[in-house]
Amino acid sequence: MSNITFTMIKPEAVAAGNTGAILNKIEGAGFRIVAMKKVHLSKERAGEFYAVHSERPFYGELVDYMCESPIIAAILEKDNAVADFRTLIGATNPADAAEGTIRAEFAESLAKNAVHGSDSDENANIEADFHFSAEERF
Ligand code: 3AN
Repeated sequence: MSNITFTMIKPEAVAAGNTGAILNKIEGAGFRIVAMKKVHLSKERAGEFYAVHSERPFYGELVDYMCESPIIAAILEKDNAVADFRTLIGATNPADAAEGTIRAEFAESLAKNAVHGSDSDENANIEADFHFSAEERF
């Protein structure tokens, strides 16, 4: 059981004014916000964050998209946080996302899929450390 995960509300969802509605679903599902900020990623920072995907054909598109406008980054706490958050957000492709999930409701497309959620405890900690210092967590 993990107790933290890392999320980003992605540029198109922030720009569309869906931040509040998405945070409402996250808190409604029992996640506690440990840290949160709005940030406009540079190309360099977005590239570093998604370095694990650097060999994939969509890497350039993904990096450009993630720095086109601000995102919300947050650390979330709950028992079994990583798995429960992946369930809450739904499948990567919103066409496959279960009804009621955040991606089913708010994602525009496979590339612009509204939210990020860590895929393992190890990556949750790496991603949380990438965006937040110890002093920014409460
Ligand atoms: P998830 O975000 O569900 O963990 P990953 O890690 O496979 O999915 O992909 C990371 C991000 O890359 C996705 N959230 C999405 O924005 C983008 N992405 C994934 N697959 C594609 C694809 N085939 N074409 C364009 N963008 C993609």
